[in-house]
Amino acid sequence: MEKIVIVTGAGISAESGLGTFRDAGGIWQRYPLEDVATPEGFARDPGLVHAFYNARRAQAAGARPNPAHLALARLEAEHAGEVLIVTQNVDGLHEAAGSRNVIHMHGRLNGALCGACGHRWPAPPEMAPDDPCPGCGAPATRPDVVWFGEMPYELDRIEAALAEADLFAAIGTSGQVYPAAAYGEFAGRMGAHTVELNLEPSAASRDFHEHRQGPASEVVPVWVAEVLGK
Ligand code: BV8
Repeated sequence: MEKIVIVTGAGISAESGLGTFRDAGGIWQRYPLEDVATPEGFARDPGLVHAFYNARRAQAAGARPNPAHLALARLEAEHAGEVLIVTQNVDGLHEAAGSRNVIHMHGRLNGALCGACGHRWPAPPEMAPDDPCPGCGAPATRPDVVWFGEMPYELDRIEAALAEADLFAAIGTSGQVYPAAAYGEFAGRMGAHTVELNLEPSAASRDFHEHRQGPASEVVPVWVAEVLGK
């Protein structure tokens, strides 16, 4: 039965009120990426980085899944074959919509990590640089997110799924961050039919067989209904 792999980016959560990164007024225009999404930035000013993620954690806590997240959960529930969501997003909106087979390749706002011992635990609403790790007690806690220059999570599992995919979709991602930006080209080369669903063309558009242009809350439910043959 058809194996479906879907990569999602900030654009799928835009209509839930969560900011994107590179659109006009995006997050990286307000906070220099180097200061808040790199290990060097965290070492320089952990307080600033925790404040950045505390603000996004609070915003995400108030956000609700939109019809695009709900449509992907419907796809997983009703499609006979496997549906895997690989999200670059750190919000929990796919899970809130009911999706279960989700990989957070860039980590999660609701996860906390100890930089000293590697212990992981559910993040409290607010984190601070001198919070002691519940595991080893060191004041080395950080959000469990993947910064630039760090290794994204579960790459082997993702690449194995891409190699076997019959259908690959990229939803709401600008195709500028690697290795996720190369997944469309890779899946297509391995034989998948590839579809890009986005408000506008992305940096990776040329890698896709098919394009659906429009807001995710509109184009994703239509696409899911077609895939389900309904
Ligand atoms: C790594 C942290 C080594 C959590 C993030 C040159 C070549 C290859 C690689 C590199 C290179 N130079 C540097 C690198 C490495 C670097 C990289 O890719 N840099 C880029 C800038 C060039 N990558 C890394 O460092 C990664 N690690 O490479 O390790 C390695 C390499 C290969 C294999 C193994 C190991 C780690 C990257 C992770 C960084 N962490 N976030 C957080 O704070 O969120 S990345 C950050 O950008 C977010 O996580 C976000 O998910 C991600 C991607 O952005 P998008 O999701 O695409 O969002 P964006 O705003 O860009 O676009 C929004 C899109 O939505 C747009 O297209 C817009 O049109 C669309 N949209 C808007 N509204 C809607 C919509 N679509 C539909 N409906 C709407 N309503």
